[in-house]
Amino acid sequence: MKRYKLLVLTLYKSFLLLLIYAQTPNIFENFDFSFSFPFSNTRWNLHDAMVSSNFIILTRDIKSSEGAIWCTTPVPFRDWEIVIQFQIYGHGENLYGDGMALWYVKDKEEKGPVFGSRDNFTGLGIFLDTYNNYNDINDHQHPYISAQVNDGTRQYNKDKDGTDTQIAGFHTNFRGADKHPIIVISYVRNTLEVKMTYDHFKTVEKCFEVKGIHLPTGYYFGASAATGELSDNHVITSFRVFPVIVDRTGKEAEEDPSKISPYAEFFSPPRDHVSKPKHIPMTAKKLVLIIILALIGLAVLFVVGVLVFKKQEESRKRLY
Ligand SMILES: [Ca+2]
Repeated sequence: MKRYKLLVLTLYKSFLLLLIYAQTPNIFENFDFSFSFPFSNTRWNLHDAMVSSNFIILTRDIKSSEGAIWCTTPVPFRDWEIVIQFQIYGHGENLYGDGMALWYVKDKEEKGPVFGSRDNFTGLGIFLDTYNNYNDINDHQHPYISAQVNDGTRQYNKDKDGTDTQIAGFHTNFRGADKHPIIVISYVRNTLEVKMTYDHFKTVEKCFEVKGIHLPTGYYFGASAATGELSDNHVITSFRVFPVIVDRTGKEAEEDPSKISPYAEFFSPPRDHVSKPKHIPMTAKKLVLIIILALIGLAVLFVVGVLVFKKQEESRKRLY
């Protein structure tokens, strides 16, 4: 009996180990898509950005500045994890901006109003927003990380910090001269997960996880930043890319990943900001009802008026 119990226990432990192993994705760095010091990867193009001794400078701490860095090779793998070390800092104590964006998009190397890159983008944008454009209306604090999945039809609303199109958002204080945050963005089995560490992975802060995200292969990794009336230094120390090997079977395996149109099954519900009180226009039905009631009221007044007038006339006649 004792032997039997031991056998069952051993089999159970083996099964658990097998289960854990099966769920652990195989992950390794692909240096063709990564860059770090001494920045010798020629697959990445700089646009108004500069190479410093230790990092890529997207913008300096000066007004109306922008810069970007784009990988020129499309990503052939379906599941991936990217690990980016960056720094955002400047002279401003209370006022600074605007922030940085990390991209996995179809249209690379195009300038625009979304942290220095084009609006109506196609793919995924992760925004590291340092300036609260929505002022007191936002129900979250800044700095703020948010994500948007776009098929090219949606605009990023800068005045609302993108909260009306975000799939998720999270406040964490990644700005500061003494901070060297590392952001980990993983896209595995249609799930997007964003994490942040400030101490080289001794502790990891989970920002958000969103399931039901559909992104194709063949898009480009990139990063951009912009300053406006307010400014900051936006720099990237390293951008490391890890393809993730995932076993797929059946319909999932037969699907052509390059043909997927980017979309998110769920958007951030409900928006994590308090909307301004809306002026609700009167419906046509309500308006007709009010007019009918007003006419009835006038008719009643008219009838009462006529009756009173007649009574007064009769009492006058009796007097004569
Ligand atoms: Ca903003």
